[in-house]
Amino acid sequence: MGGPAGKVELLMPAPMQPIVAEQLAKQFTLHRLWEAADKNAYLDERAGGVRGIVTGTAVDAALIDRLPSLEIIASFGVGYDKVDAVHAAKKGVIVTNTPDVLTEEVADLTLGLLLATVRQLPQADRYLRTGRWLEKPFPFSPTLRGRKAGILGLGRIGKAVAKRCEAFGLEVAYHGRRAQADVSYRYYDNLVAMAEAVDILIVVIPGGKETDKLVNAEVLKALGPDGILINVARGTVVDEEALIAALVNGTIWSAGLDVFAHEPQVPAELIALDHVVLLPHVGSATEHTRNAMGQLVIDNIRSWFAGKGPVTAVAETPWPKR
Ligand code: 8YV
Repeated sequence: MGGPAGKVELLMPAPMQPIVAEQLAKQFTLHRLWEAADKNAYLDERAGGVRGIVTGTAVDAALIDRLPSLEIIASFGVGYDKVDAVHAAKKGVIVTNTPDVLTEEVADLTLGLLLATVRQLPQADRYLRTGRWLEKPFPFSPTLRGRKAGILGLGRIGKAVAKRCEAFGLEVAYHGRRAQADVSYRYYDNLVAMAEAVDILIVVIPGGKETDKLVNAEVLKALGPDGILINVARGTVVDEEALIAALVNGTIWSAGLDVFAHEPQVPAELIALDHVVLLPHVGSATEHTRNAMGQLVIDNIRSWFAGKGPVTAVAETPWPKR
């Protein structure tokens, strides 16, 4: 069963922002999988006609294989670790993400989270609200003064974070796969060595197999007792158990986390630590930026089916094809 004759068919596995579905439904036949009572039967009926997936959730090899006419997967978010882009590439399916439009927003949030963690802003707010200021002043917090920040992953967001760190007077270093010619920050080819040299570690590297648990017990030990870990990338990049142990034992001082290994589940051990700052994955979550990301998903789909290629293809499925 397909859509009206001539209309390209798209599959949306789970709900996304209303504007994405509303805009796409004007031009395409949009199959809203989550609304189906029997998803398997629904997919079986439509599998042959689906030429595009529009998604903010996982797309695995099995789903790609199930759709023989699939041409493009337009993924919402700059990180696309939940989309099997390697398998898509093998099948000649293009994958797109939403880079650039969220860079400044996520970098703003990163610095906000860093400041909140160092200066204990949520704790100070809680202190006032619970009337404790009436008894005595809020205790002094640690400081950002004289600190060094190490950025794990100096990509687009990493660079925007580095620029803001500089503006706050922090010395900046970075670690990634290779040194970058166009930056003056000190490069470390070894993450443990960088963690030794800095006291703030900011994680902005993509998730996925290659970076799984990159920030482990050894890295946290190297960061040291004044150390602060900020993670706005993916929870998978940090060994969460090792982090909890490091926080409980004072191996590092604190952490500001916007992402977790099993979202939206957050370990009770982290929630129990009052000096740690925890956010519900809100890095890009403003109306302005989420709309821009949604628009880029739409633009990728429209451009592809207008025969103009994708706007922002990911590295695994380069465009123009190599
Ligand atoms: C996404 C994100 O909005 O862009 C990313 O990689 O983590 C967020 O900005 C999120 O994946 C949407 O659920």
